[in-house]
Amino acid sequence: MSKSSAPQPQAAGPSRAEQRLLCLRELEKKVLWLSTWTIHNANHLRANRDGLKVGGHQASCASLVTLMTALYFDVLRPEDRVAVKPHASPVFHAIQYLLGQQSRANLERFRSLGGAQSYPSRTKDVDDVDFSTGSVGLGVAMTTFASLAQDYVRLKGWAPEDLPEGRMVALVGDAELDEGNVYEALLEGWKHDLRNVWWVIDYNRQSLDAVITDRLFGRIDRMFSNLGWRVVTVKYGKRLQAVFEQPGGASLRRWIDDCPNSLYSALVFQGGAAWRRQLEADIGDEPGVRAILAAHDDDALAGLMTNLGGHDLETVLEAFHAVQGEAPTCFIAYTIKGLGLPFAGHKDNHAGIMNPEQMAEFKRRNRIPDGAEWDRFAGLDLPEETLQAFLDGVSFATEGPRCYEAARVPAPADLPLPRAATMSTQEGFGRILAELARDGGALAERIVTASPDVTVSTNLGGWVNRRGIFDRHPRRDVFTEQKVVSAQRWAMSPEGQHIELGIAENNLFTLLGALGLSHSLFGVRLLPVGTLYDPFIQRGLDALNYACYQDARFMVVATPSGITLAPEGGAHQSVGTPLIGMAQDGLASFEPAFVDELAAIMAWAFDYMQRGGDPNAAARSEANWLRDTAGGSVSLRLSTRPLAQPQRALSGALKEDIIAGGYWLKAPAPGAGLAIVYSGAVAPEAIAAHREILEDAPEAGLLAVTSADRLNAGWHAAEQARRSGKPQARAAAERLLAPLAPDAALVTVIDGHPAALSWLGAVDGHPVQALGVEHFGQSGDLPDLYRHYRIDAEAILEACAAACLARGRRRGAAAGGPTGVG
Ligand SMILES: Cc1ncc(C[n+]2csc(CCOP(=O)(O)OP(=O)(O)O)c2C)c(N)n1
Ligand SMILES: [Mg+2]
Repeated sequence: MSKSSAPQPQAAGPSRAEQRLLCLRELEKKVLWLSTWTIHNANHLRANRDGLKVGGHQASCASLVTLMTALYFDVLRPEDRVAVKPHASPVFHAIQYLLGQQSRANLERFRSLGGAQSYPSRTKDVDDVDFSTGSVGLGVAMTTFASLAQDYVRLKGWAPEDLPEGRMVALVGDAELDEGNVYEALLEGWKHDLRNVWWVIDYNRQSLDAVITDRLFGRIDRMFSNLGWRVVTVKYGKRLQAVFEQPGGASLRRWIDDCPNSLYSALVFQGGAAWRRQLEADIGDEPGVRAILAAHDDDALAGLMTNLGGHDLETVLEAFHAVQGEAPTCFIAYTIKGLGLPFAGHKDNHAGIMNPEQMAEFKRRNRIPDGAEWDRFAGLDLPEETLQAFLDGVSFATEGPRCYEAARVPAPADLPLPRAATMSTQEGFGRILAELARDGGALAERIVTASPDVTVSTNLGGWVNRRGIFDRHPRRDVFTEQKVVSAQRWAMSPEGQHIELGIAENNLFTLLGALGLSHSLFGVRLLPVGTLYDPFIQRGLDALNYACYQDARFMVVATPSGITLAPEGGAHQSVGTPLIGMAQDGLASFEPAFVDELAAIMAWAFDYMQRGGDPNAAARSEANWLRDTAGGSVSLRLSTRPLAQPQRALSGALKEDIIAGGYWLKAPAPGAGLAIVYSGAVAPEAIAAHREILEDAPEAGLLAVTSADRLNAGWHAAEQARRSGKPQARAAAERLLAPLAPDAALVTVIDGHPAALSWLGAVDGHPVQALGVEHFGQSGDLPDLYRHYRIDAEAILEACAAACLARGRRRGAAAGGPTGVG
């Protein structure tokens, strides 16, 4: 072959890696454009019918654009799960739109009914949200407990074979680190030898109100390393790094490192000329600095000084890809809130939205033609085919939505019923679980219990003795080995089925949320049961709400409750929890008095917790507030008060009534003028008062309310159904009250806020005397406390007498007779 005919060397095109970077840079621009435009469209271009600001957070979005572009289009794998910083929701939706998993119509309806949600939502969004976020800090902690849940199902060998282990990733606003629940989760994660978690901190040094204090961050960094986390700081972009190598670069670097957060933010906002003035004044005399400044015009200088690590794709990609292994990793990524937008760095930019003029300029800079605002590729420098081919190959999205289904665990119709003449519901609960633990079977296998340091005192001990404590590493029970006598045998191993937590109720509920989504996240059905003291529901309430909002499925057992825990004292008494049980969406709440009721409720609950299966079913079934097809979670308010147990066998119909929320313990005679209505541990007082009242009012009934929540929800559902054209709809509460005279009096009593039962008067217009607890805080024994708070038998009798007198007066008035008493 002659030399002249040899192939000429080709001009080298971009390497594969360079080509990827080029595509990512284009997509980064598009993600910023689309997220900004989505918010603009919602605020400026949609008809506004109510005069309310629609809102959205353009600056918070801009802060995360580079990091999320890198993660979603390059770093994440389908098995990874992400909690996105709540106010970066439009960035997430824009990315899913580019990946073909979100519709333009939904983006156009951002923040309107049925459109893309203001904060990513598992249940309300359609584009494969892994973890809902909104209440800051909770999504962050969720990743910790999701990782624990993943370990749990994988170590048991239950994970589907084709589903690799994933990383649980939180995109964290730096101000989220002010939330205490984040630290509760960090500590708990350390105890459980946390793995496969990434927290990517969007370190823009701004919160909602302000610029963050400078002294904070060295601390946070050290705290992560103290708890065994790998910390990766992503501070400077490539351009800054290159300048640092030049003469004067070291001075510039030192200046940046020493610069207070507020000044940096202010200079970002002011731009190139301000940077120049400040740098000249502060370090202009240091060798090399003036040359650096001279080499950059104002725009270039502003670009250089905002070239922080979290906005530099190459730097970010290198940082993510350099991380190997499963150690929990925190990336501190320096960013600028609002970068690329006119209010970048301004301390008041949190809720700032660009005005139409600013948007027009931004659009011009992005080279978006009119009418092409929603176009996936308009204004970009690479051909559409190249970008589409890149998107088609994005590994995170290759398998489409990643929401799994898991087979239901058959729940037996009946659970073992512990027998004893006298028992508390708390003891009954412990014995039912202990029996299940002993008998084995599919249900027992999939139950996983958890408690924040109240395992023994909520009667989970029997279950734990038989089923063991979960730990990634087998650990011996030294006390047992040393033959120290103890009722608790606490060996730990991957086979264990109880997760012991430190005292942090937030963690309990976040863990229940994660375990309760295992079917959807990891393809494995679990039946989580968590116990805590009833008053401390309030400590973890936001996390409970968060778990329900995500449609996680679990059973929470709150015990002991009310003032009935008596000598334990005021700080442990709960008053408002029955109302929480009624008001919490996604949670069916029960307060049984007797253990046979409890067993029926638990059997139903293990089935109810598994109903549905479609993540959007809950949303669609909102027309039926009882959610009986969609299912949900369950809470049980129990007590340590031993009660004489009724000797009876529950019929199927009675079990149904117990689940619907109530039944007549003593049926009223037709047309009766009085009924005593009770819930939970005050049953003996109601029974005693009822027995006594029969002498004067032999027709009076005694109504047991096992679930004020479901009775109430059923009533509302029936009202709703009738309004929407189903006149035959009838609620359990209506059926129960039907035998009473139209003007019959109800005396309600509960160890909790009286409003939990007093609404029953509104069902059929019956007047109510409502007894309950509105003040709290006394230690004492039951007779003293029930008297003090007036929920004893005597108080019930007094209320019955008052009710009957009032009824007599009303009747007298109606007949035109005297209205006085006697
Ligand atoms: C529990 C809770 N409290 C308050 C808020 C209101 N809020 C929304 S964002 C925010 C500050 C967020 O700052 P940061 O996490 O740093 O995100 P950035 O906007 O800087 O990106 C606050 C206080 C909230 N969403 N949740
Ligand atoms: Mg911030």
